[in-house]
Amino acid sequence: MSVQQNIPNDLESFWIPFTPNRQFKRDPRILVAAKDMHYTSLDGRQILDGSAGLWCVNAGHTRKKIVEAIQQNAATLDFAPAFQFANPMAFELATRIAELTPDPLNRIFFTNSGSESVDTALKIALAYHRARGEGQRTRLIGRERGYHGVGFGGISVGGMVNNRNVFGTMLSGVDHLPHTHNLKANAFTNGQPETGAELADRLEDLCALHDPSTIAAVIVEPMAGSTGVLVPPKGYLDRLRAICDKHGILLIFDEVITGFGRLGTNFAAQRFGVTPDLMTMAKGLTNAAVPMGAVACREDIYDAFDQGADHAINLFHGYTYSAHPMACAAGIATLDVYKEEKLFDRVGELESYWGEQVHAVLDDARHVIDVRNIGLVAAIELAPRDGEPTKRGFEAMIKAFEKGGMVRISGDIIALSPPFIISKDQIDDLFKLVRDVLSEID
Ligand code: PXG
Repeated sequence: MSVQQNIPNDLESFWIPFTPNRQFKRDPRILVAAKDMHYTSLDGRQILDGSAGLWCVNAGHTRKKIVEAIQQNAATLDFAPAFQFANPMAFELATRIAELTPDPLNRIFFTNSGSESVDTALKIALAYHRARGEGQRTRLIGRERGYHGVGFGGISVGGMVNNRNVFGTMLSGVDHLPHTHNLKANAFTNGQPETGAELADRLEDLCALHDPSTIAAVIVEPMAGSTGVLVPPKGYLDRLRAICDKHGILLIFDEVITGFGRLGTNFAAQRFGVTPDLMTMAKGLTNAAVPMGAVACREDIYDAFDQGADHAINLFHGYTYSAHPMACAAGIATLDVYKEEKLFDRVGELESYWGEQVHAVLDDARHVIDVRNIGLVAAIELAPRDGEPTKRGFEAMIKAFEKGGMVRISGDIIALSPPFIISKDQIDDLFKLVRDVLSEID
């Protein structure tokens, strides 16, 4: 299909998510094709993908093996119910995921997105306590500057102010830990900050405040992505784990971004050596070729739901498209590509170059007040423009696109998280592009 045939004739009907629609429709940024490290824009330019789409195309775009798996499956089994029936690929994919998750998180529940995974994990946590006679555990603890998708559960435990305050009502019985971002102590850190583990102790304060026996679960991103790459201070996650254990609280890691190799290990849990009780995932699970998410649960959590009569349903939860055949096919092929090309190891190998170069090229760039990084992720935090917070970041994103690069922004923070197949030359190009952008915007 030629680029020409893809030109839309009407931009009005599509209400674009998380986007200033008026501005976009005046000056649209439309992508018509993608291959490996690049998008093709409507005007035929090659755009270097500095964000793996939305942190999800970990193996690079339109990978042959994944495309063929989807094509073949589309003609074989378009849909099979996952309630009371199943397709064989669902079992295969679940087994393959369980090989990657830390033990004992070997029971896999399928969803269609990160948001659904989060709400599923929160519901499993609540139902698990009830199943064990601890139904008083109804409180959920999130963290400031956490992003857990856009379902009511996810925004309730989430800590992104704009995602919450325009809606008013959300779940009650939710509280938040403080975030761990500390520019004063930790600016320009390569890897995990030394300072801040003690912030985990604020969970003890929340336990004291609410009575720990009322708390069902704590949910955190091991590395917060969307709010601008907040790398966990050394020892922080271990302390959260210890406090949760002490009080019988389930610990949920939201690994929607960090899962599938982004930090050089299967999951961030392995990178940081801390095993949660439940883990959410999505994005890289299918290389984003078909929407899919999942929740990995401890085996004994699953067992707690498997106590009824033979005909009794374990969990009253699921989606029409849970374990959709197309997504399962894409997921299996994706995990094959990761394995065959050792792409998670590749992240580990690239990490030191990535980390050194991002600081070498951008620490002293214009407007920059912090550069931080871990795995194949970096954030460049800009000083907000006086009286116009977020505008400088927005202009940086637009300018980067004009110059042939895709970057993500969170307010005045530029986030970089390319596909794992990026070359060192392309890393150089990406950082230089950002430096040039910053020299050109006010
Ligand atoms: N949890 C985490 C940690 C996420 O990062 C979700 C849940 C929700 O996933 P879905 O599939 O429902 O969108 C996410 C999503 C960005 C950006 O640029 C990040 C996400 C989505 C869109 C943009 O930072 N993360």
